[in-house]
Amino acid sequence: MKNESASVKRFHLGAPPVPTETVVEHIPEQPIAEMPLGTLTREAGPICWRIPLGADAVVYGLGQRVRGMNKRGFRYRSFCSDDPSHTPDKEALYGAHDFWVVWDAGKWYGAFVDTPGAIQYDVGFEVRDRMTVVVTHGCGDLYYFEGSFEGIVRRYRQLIGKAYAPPKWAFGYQQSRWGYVNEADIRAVQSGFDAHDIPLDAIYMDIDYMERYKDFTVDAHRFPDLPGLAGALKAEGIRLIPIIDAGVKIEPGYSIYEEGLERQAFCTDASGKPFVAAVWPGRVHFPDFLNPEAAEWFGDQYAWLMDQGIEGFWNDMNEPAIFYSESGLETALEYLCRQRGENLDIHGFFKLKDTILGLANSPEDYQALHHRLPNGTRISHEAVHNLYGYKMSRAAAEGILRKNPGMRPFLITRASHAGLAKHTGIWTGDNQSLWEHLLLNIQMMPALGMMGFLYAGADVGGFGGHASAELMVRWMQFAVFTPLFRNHSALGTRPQEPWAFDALSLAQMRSAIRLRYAFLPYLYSAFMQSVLKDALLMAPLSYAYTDAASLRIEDQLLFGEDVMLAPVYVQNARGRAVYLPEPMAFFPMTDYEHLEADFMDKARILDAGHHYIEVPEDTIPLFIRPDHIICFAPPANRTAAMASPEALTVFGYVRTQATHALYDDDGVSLAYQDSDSEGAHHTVIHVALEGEALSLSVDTYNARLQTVCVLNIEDSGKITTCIQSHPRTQVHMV
Ligand code: MIG
Repeated sequence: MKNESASVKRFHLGAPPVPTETVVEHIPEQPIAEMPLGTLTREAGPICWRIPLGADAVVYGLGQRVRGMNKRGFRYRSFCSDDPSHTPDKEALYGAHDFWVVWDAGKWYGAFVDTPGAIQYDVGFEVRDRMTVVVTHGCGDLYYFEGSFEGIVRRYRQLIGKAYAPPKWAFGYQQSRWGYVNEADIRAVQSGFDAHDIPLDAIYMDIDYMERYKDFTVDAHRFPDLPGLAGALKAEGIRLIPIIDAGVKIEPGYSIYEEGLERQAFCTDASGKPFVAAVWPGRVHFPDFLNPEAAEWFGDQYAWLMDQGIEGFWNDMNEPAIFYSESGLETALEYLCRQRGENLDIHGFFKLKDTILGLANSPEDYQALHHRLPNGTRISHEAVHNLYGYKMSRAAAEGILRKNPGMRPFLITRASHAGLAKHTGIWTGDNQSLWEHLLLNIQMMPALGMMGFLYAGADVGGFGGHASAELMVRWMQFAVFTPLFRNHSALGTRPQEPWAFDALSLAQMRSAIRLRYAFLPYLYSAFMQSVLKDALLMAPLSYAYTDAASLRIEDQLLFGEDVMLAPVYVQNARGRAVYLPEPMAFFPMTDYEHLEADFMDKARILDAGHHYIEVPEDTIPLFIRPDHIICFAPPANRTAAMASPEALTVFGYVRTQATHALYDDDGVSLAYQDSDSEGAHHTVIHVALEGEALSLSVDTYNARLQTVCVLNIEDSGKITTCIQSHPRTQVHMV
């Protein structure tokens, strides 16, 4: 893609109570009066930015949100929220994601608000032709960008630092369920994958592994020998990934609790006493992650599990989610008691109901919760709410790094803020087994990548609710392309392991997962290059095409530089409409073993414009852009078994020539971060078509090209060519 640059301007809104530590580059400040777009005004505390939206303006970004890729037509709130019901009326989910890019009147501009507190957005909802952004606490910085879509994203991402990259094994398939409660359950998952010959790289442990939900403890009855289990799985190439929750159980004698008290590492109430809230374990204190000493102390605790063979973690409930606070519960119970014997009319009854329902995540509790800054002053949590999950997960990532220097930590988190994107990945929280949430997953991925959360994914199959076999299959077919590919589901829902349905869907899910592994060399390369080039891995079509239709397409994505995706997300559909901004090769893939046959027999060139494509239930539709090539390797049941692909099969749509630089590295170290990274390699594949002659050259460090299939548009029919090739050879074909 083009390498256009973008301009950036910084407007300082006011000093935040604590630095967000989001931006890694100093941009000189401009006076607020010089904001080139809309009007920026301070209204008492909040800052309000009113931006005109042209009739055809399209607004992308804002990260983890409900609704479509174009955010126009609704309002949103940045206030990290534990909300397990991702219905379209929800203004806030778990992330505080405040970067967006707008196409208006033939130009792109972008904006990023770096602030620790809430932001309210109205994107043409009250008034169709206006966007308003209200920065509640009126502090932080506002950045304004101009340039191309790609250039603006790159500039923003440069500003916040290189996106997090996990170790390579994290691109394998991962199995999770809230309900694997003991060693036998974990072993059963492993043998299920073995028995059904399905690739797997990680199994998750949810809250039940802990002793009474206490962080950094292991229930000795359920997991009598965690090091033994972790070691046995590791020997098979499978990682165990335990959950860590934000709240620390109040339990005399529990070392984390005792130490936290002693170090004054917990958040307090206004008077300075440790704040008592309740989550899973009942009463807890919240570690004060905004205090660097407390953060470091908590981050160091991860080593205890790492010493037992654990290599990765997921941080949960770190918005922070509060079931109730001690004081909130007390007030509520008092009120409830006073209602005994009352004649409750509609108002009385609703108030009674809301008294209970309003206990969780209440504004009063967030107001009452306090942090202690290094200089000793105490500040209310409310004004810095959006930093909490971020600082928890950064503390964890740094702790893991201290324990394992130079190695990439594996960490995903639920709550997040732009500042976290350089430290960890995210999963998108408690979605449901709904077709609508498969579409939401598709539409959310580009917005997460824009924020810098490239390593991201949804609970495949849906967390809440019961998944059908067809939903599982279609969701997996999409998740083949999401960097985090994790099947996770909630306690009490229908099991979601690939074999939990029927023989046909099992075969289809196995094919999808095996295709994911076959695609790994390409996917890993595309992911790492997106990190290194501050680019998007998954993007709206308008990232590359700005024709009117591309700007409006809501259910197709560009993947890397070579591929377009058009997933099926409708129940019972066996095809779908697809829009092509330019001619592309339609490649209906079913299974790695049939890939060549699928390509030779079924792939075809589609002209630019609107089409209807058949997509049977066993098929993943993929589009190759003109003069681009992609490649696959024989899948293995672990990513580690694929570390140096012996053979690659290349598919392409080549009109004149195509060049692809396939990136690879050691997959575990941070060496990729050095610009001339020793550990990194490129395999450069070049295919050229002159008349009927196809030439291929490969500059490779360890891959052997096996087969090349090329589609040619000139004849509109197919020219399919197979080439056997060896390293550093050039082959001409007639
Ligand atoms: O309130 O640990 O998003 O993935 O399985 C539920 C139990 C708490 C929420 C997480 C989900 C996890 C669940 N947790």
